[in-house]
Amino acid sequence: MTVSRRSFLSASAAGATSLVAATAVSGRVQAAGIPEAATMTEATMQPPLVPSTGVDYNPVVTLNGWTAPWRMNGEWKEFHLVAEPVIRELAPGMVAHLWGYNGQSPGPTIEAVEGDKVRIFVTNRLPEHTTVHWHGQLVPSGMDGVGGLTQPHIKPGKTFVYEFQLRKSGTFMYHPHADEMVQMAMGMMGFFVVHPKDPAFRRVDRDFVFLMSAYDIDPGTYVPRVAEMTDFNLWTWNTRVFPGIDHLVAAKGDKVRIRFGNLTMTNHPIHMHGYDFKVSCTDGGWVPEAAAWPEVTVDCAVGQMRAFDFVADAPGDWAIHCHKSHHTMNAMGHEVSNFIGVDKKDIAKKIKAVVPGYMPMGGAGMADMGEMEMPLPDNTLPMMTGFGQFGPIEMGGMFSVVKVREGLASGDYKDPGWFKHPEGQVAFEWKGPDQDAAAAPPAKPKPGDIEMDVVKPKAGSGGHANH
Ligand SMILES: [Cu+2]
Repeated sequence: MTVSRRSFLSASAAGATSLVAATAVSGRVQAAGIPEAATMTEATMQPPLVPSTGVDYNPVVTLNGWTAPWRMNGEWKEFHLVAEPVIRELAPGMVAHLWGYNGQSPGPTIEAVEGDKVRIFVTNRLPEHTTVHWHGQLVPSGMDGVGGLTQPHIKPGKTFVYEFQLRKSGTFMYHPHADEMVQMAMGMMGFFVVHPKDPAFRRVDRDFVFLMSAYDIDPGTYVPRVAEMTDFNLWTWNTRVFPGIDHLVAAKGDKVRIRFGNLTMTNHPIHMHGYDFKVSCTDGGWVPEAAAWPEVTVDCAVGQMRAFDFVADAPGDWAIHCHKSHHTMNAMGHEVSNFIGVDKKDIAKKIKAVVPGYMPMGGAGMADMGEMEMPLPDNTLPMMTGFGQFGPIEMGGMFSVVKVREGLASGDYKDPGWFKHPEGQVAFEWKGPDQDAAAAPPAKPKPGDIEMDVVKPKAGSGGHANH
């Protein structure tokens, strides 16, 4: 059942051009007919993988990610996942040394169609054993991927094969079911979308997917602390944090679906501005249209998946974020004391005597942090960051922007820039009954009062070994 490289590539359609050259596994396994495992070196959003054969569907767009290419082998749709150490950029300025699949964390999104027979090769290039569980899929028990329970573990260097038929369409994910705490804290996960057999069923024009994961990475280090239970400091969508998370771009009038799953250790109430929407799908299946109620925030518990749909009829730049405000902050926001209302003038004078350049902050809140360029340790991110057209956005972590514009071509996901607000539709400063008589310019904000110890860790500290 050997399939040539050429037929594999031709079956993998449009998106294949954006893939970095596929890396071959060893010659021996190739001769045995394993499809090549494509790999991705960048954390940029790749164009959706439009199906070239079979049932037509509108492919999903993986924020800061990509879709796994496949090949047809008889009636089987074949994929190849490689579990391996990866380096993932969380946002410009910070990378993490993680474990993932095919060069990235999360791994590539798997897309297929209800009724498809899928054969998924999983090669283990990790230093320890692993398995893959197909979360939400209805599979034979022995294909369920629970190490020790339903199969022997996949030892380092080995390749296992999973074969099952996709019995229903919907929103699923994959992740290890072996040394789970470590392997998921290291970033091993991926999205799995099964499109309906009927191309018209619940069809949308734009379909975005992301998985939520959390990491505990000390400033100046690269490897997450895997024994952490609750106290994570980086809250990510597809292992990216604001301002590194792709914007969700839609044309006015598009039917839009946003799907997400939660593999962190706590729930995330996902809130979108500008619209109300309906939950259309969970990892258990489609919500009948008559049973869906309107929301503007949908909570996603640990191990759950949710998809919501809306018609993008209101142009604008609309925030979408987790509503736990400490989940829209980055690592440096962790364990900062609250000094609101504290007058630190005297103590600041004393500290300045020993630490020249010491800057008391936080006495009037922490907004100053958003616009300040503080010196940071190596490899971390400011707690509040990112700039919009009106100033600092003061966010981090699980935050992005839904950008709805008129006249975008279908399939155009390029960042259209900031929204050009119609005349008279932006909140403005009240300057008295006579708007022309401008009030005195506002006093220049002075630094507030946050106590921030910015200390470069000594080389070798932190105790985490790099790969
Ligand atoms: Cu959250």
